[in-house]
Amino acid sequence: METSSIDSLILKLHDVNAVKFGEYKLKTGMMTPIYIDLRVLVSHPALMNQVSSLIYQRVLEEKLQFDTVCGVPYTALPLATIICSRNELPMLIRRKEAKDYGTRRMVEGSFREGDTCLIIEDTVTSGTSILETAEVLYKEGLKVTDSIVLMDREQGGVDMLASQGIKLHPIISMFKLINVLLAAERIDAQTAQSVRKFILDNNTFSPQDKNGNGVPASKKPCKEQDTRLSYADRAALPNVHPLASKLLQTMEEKQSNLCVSADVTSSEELLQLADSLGPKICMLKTHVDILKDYTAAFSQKLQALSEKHNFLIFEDRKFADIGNTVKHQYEGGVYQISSWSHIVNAHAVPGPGVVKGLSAVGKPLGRGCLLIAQMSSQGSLATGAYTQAVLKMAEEQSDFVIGFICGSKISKRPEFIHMSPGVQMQAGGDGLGQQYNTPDEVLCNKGSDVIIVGRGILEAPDRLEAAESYRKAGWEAYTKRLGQVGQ
Ligand code: 5BU
Repeated sequence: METSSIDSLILKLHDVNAVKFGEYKLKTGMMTPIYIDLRVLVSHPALMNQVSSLIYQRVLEEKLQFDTVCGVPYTALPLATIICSRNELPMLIRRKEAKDYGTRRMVEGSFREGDTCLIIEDTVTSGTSILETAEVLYKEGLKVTDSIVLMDREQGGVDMLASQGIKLHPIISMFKLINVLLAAERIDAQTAQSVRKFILDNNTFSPQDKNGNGVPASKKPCKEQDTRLSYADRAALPNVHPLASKLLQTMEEKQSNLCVSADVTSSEELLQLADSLGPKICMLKTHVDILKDYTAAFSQKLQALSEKHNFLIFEDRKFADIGNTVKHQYEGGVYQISSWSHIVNAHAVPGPGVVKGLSAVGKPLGRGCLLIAQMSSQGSLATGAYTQAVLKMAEEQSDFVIGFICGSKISKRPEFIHMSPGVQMQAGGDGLGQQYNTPDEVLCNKGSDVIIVGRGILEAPDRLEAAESYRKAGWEAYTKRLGQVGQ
């Protein structure tokens, strides 16, 4: 789903007062700084159509299988009607009260026992209204596996419904809504922050286990609370390196802190990966020397894809020689890395000369370098005093060093970007020394900025789907970290 169409919808919803900021009382008596009222949609036919199209697009994207559709009464009822009418899908109507004459049916329309019904809803907070509708459908012998909601207040609905066997597919999340309205200057930073805090403080789904076992990662609080600025704020800092600024802006725009490590051995496959995963990532990491068929034409095609999808290229070359040698290795040889890779990395072992040598080539081209301050592999020697010395080296050459490869945030300077390899959905290892942490652990608890994922995506049955899961997990961990600041 295109971000721009979601962004424009959010602005229109704000225009028609479907999203309001202030002090509002919810049904439960709780006060909220944001109120969402999509009942007004019926007065705006173009918006009704736009919302209906987005919902149907999501049905197609998720390849949802169902026999019939039901909108939760009342707001989602006309939306379901438009979707079903336009796409010739059978629909059911759930009654709020059983009529006291005739058939006493709670569900109108024809269906067979065992049919699957897709539920459509306008807003979800705790998920109870979807569950209520599902329960009425269950009584009639229908099955419910999926539900699409336009607006997810991110207060526990997804988890509550998942615990009941219903997968909720939200189109607009509360954090997305806030980010778009903030970027468009419809709300100020303080309002955005108070809404984020409210959402995180008021999760309606309380999992059973007090120790947090079984609690979805997205709901566990972050340990690290020292990262006060958003990527967008950091992109605008006066001393930020232009390349770091571009990366941070891209991350904010694409809502992605995912760098895919494209560790494949064929140029064709790498280009295909870059083209298909491009929209999901802020950066693509290469090991150009593992390609069996590198050509200069390949690097040109890769550059074109980086422009097409707006991601940066990072050649994970790990330079580690004296300045004079790395200069040649960076600029020349078969690969001519400096001509196509926006970012490279270097070990600090040789001392500051390695950065000086790289900088002599890369700085005039507007390139940047990451210093390897820590490694993800077991038994790495890059720890303690070494890591601290790397930090110092970076500070001394911050006109070319834009950040670090590290497992956790090591510098308090918000201009530096922290990028972490060794990330998979499950913590563990690969038997050859690699150690994995989860996106939530790396971004939320360890305070890093970018997750680097290779085999977690490359070895998945559907690489695009896996990349989207990592993008989403990474973005949720980051927004959680932001929202928690100041508690
Ligand atoms: P993986 O498949 O997600 O384990 O791939 C990780 C990638 O990151 C791989 O290309 C490594 O060469 C790279 N890497 C790393 O794993 N750990 C490090 O400390 C550094 C790079 Br530096």
